[in-house]
Amino acid sequence: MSEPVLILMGSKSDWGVLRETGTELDRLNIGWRAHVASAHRSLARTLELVRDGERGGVRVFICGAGMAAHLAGVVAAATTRPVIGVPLAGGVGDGLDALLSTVQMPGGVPVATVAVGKAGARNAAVLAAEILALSDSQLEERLRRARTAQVDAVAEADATLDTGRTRS
Ligand code: RP5
Repeated sequence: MSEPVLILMGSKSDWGVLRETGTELDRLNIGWRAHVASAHRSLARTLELVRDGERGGVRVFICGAGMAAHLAGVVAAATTRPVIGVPLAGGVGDGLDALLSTVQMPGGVPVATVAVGKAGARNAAVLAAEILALSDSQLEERLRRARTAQVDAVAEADATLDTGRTRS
């Protein structure tokens, strides 16, 4: 079986943000591949990647695009496997345009849309991991550990916060 997560992006210029997705998937020890596949500039290639991905065992698609961001919706139209959309900044609405394009799918063809930009790119990886963890208890445990590490990091940040005042 190939990697369970396929990351698609509308342009090579999106990789600076989508790299966060790959980094988070690596942290969680989940296999992934990434390709540039524009819904507008290379529709046939996009559909081919979805079809080949399904055949190869991709279980979750993560699609990042900016401006008139149709990539996630087009991929969702071509598969019944979960599609996560990452809206990217850069258009006239600085991400709000891509957010609306990605999230406003008609009933029956869902795209699980995460936040605009890097936080969304990271959360797309975590959400994909949560989906995969439904049938992988070891991954579920890794996710639990990652959450605990966040709790510890907040406590550590609080403990080392220097406000210039004495704290009780
Ligand atoms: C979208 O248009 C891409 O996802 C990218 O965010 C934006 C600009 O693309 P380039 O003109 O930089 O290739 O389709």
